[in-house]
Amino acid sequence: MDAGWFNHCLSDDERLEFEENGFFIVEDALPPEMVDNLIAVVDRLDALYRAPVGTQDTGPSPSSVINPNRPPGKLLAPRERLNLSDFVGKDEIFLELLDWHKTFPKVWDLLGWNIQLYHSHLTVTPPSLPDETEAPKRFGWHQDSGRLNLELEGNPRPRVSLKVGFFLTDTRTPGCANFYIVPGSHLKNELEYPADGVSNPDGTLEVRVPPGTAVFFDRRLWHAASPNHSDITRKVLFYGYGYRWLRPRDDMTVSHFMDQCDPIRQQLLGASTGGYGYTSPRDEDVPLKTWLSGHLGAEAVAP
Ligand SMILES: O=C(O)CCC(=O)C(=O)O
Repeated sequence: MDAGWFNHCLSDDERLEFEENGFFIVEDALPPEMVDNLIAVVDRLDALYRAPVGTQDTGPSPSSVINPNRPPGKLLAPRERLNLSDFVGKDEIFLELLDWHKTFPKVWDLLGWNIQLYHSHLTVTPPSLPDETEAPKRFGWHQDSGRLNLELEGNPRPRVSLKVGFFLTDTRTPGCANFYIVPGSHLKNELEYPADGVSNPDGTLEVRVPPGTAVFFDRRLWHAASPNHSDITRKVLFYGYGYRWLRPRDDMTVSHFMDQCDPIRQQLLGASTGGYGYTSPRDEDVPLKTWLSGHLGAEAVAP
């Protein structure tokens, strides 16, 4: 719990940008030494899942490899993309970003106090080898949260969650596995694609940001990963925050860290007095609410 949080609340411009475009960018969210420390841990984890260079370099990387469901013991090829979900419990350093002073206040300002981490995923995208024989293909455009986009009524459907992407490496140049978005598309249930079957939708934006940047985006914003044609391996940590009644997308393998966390971090990691505590929380279920009331006054905190 950090009184410095109040120096980094959501600005009016950020709120407007989020409402209208579905995203905003916070540069210098992480200092360089924190970025270095995070990269060291990401590299250590990546090495656990990846075969050493030269052993099975099979050429261009597939567009996306989600490896939590991969058979145990099957390593990624040196140029394959690692997309590791539920990473937050894999090292203490990742807990720091959960309530990071330059980002977390903006999360509660957007979603309110009844929130938790519902998903975390770490991506490492190594440079791919050029392959002239490969047919052009459209990126994997999607909104987050799977069947929620089919089963929840409304147009647009409700926001429900957002992600903060912490960019650890430089993605200021084009073609280095940049995060792609369609600004404003969070208000559309469907995305229109060009008739050629391979081009990306009109109005796409290749997000270009320096290391240490946090990119906030609404889960409804249509977005996609892209290939890495640069010589820099791209590394990003995604933290998904949602309402506490939303079922986590991950196994949330974090119980080993609970005792060392303060009550707000425990809330964010999914602690609750029981099932009702997620849908009709009492004060003991939501220490973030109590903390905000204590600092802002109960009348300033939404019921
Ligand atoms: O890695 C990327 O650039 C895209 C991430 C993504 O698709 C997601 O967070 O759902």
